[in-house]
Amino acid sequence: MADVPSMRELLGDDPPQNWGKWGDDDEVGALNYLDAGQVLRGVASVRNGQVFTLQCPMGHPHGDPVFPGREGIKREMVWDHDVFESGEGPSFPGGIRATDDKAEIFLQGSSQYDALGHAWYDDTLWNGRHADTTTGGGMSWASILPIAERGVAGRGVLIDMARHRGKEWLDKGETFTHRDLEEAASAQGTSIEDRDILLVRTGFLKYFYATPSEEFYEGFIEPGLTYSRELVEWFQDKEIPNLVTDTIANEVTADPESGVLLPLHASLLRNLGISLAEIIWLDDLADACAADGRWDFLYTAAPLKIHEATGSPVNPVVIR
Ligand code: UVW
Repeated sequence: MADVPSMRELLGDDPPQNWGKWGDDDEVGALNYLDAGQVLRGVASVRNGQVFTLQCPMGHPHGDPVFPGREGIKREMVWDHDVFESGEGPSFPGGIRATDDKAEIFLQGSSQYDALGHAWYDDTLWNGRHADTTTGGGMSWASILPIAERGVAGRGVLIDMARHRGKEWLDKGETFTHRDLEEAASAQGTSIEDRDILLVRTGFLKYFYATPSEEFYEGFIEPGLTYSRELVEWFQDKEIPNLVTDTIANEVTADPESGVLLPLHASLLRNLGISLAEIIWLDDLADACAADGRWDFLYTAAPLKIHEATGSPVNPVVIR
């Protein structure tokens, strides 16, 4: 740890930044790129009406894929047949009965969107607000609510890095860059256009469900995009509004050269205002895209409207 530089040392004093670009009060960042024209561009990529829902099930018998320290959903029944039979349930006029249940969840413990204020360094988060806006029981700045109220819709493009590298899933800690994404896109016969919602498949969620938990979490390090200033500038220049991946944290967990944890959360989310969608199931969509060689589609998503929350479960819908 002693040799690991600070985030500021890694990213520099003058990193690419979009603060103020959409006004000082903006809490949705690069989603502002998704204007009506971009939504129509997404609609124009719909061809055969196939629909895909991209959420991983919550409460899967195998366990839920979560960042170490979090837990999957804990759900319990409140009303069931036995509750009524034992006389403990309510008695409704006419005799109707119903099930009811409740859950304890990490809001980032399943397929989810991060709030723009979710990750920061140097006591400052998205758009230059102080990190003390996260204290006092909730996020008074850049919570998930503004993103939930706005919604996400536009042209999505899927880059299947695992398929491109001829693997079922990428290895732990395997990295790739924006140049690799472009190369894979061109091998797929598609291109990553300005303002595309960028979906990247590593196969790592497939690995999660195929592997005992102890093995998956041993030496926890996910595959993913790896930090460079050039990569961050590429995201900024292409005006990418949203990065969507089938990994728990959207990037290789630790920068392989410096050891810094999650530098793209700092660079893309905090500095550029790019929305991050994580733990998103891309395998069925990828199979359909590979079958007809068409990798673009209409992507839509809306996290839940949870007041002052740091993130929210989501079930994105793709129509292609
Ligand atoms: C952390 O906050 C550690 O990760 P994520 O953004 O994946 O929720």
